Amino acid sequence: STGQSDARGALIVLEGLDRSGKTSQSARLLSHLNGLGYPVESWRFPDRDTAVGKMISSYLTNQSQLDDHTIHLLFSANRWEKRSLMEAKLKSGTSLIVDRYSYSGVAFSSAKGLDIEWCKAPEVGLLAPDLVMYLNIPPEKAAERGGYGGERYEQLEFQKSVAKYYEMLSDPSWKMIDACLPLEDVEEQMKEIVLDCVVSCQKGKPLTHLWL
Ligand code: FDM
Repeated sequence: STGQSDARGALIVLEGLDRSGKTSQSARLLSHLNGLGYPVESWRFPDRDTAVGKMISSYLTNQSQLDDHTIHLLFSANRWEKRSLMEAKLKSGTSLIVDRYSYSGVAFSSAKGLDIEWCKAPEVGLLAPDLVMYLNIPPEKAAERGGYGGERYEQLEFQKSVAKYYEMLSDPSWKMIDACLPLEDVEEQMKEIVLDCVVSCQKGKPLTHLWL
């Protein structure tokens, strides 16, 4: 194969605790890749614009109460409802920079006490990221960054527990980024890693599925 017909966009996921800098870095990576002429979109989960996303948003802002299993499945359903569009975008050559994905789903629900394998099950069959970048920051430091916004999970003790589950989920392919560094340094590191990934997907690296 020349590889040309298998060229596709890259599925790039940013993970990390609340206030680790994922959202600012997503924006910077988006404009970087755009500037280089690569088709790219920035996505995030939860996607609060869908019907399921509205239920999630109401839960996160404490306007509704849901059983832990129920909200877990809604977060997963929110990824499933975007799955076919995600695949179409990637196959058409558009790269996606995704702020949170299944790893947030499993880490946050496991931190509440749900069984980790039970949490992973509904994620099986979703597209596997080509790259996971973990913005690593001690929970105490993240909490100092201008404080939390007051959503349901933005509490230090809970974030500490989430960090432990992220560690359990991580594998050697994850790129660990020191999120305590200045924004610009973090950005430089991430740009290089992302570009490598975009290039390898352009060369036709096959798409795979969770759970890896
Ligand atoms: N969150 C996010 C989950 O608990 N499960 C999930 O599957 C996802 C994607 O939702 F506290 C949590 C993580 C965070 C909250 O995320 C909202 P943003 O990034 O602050 O919107």
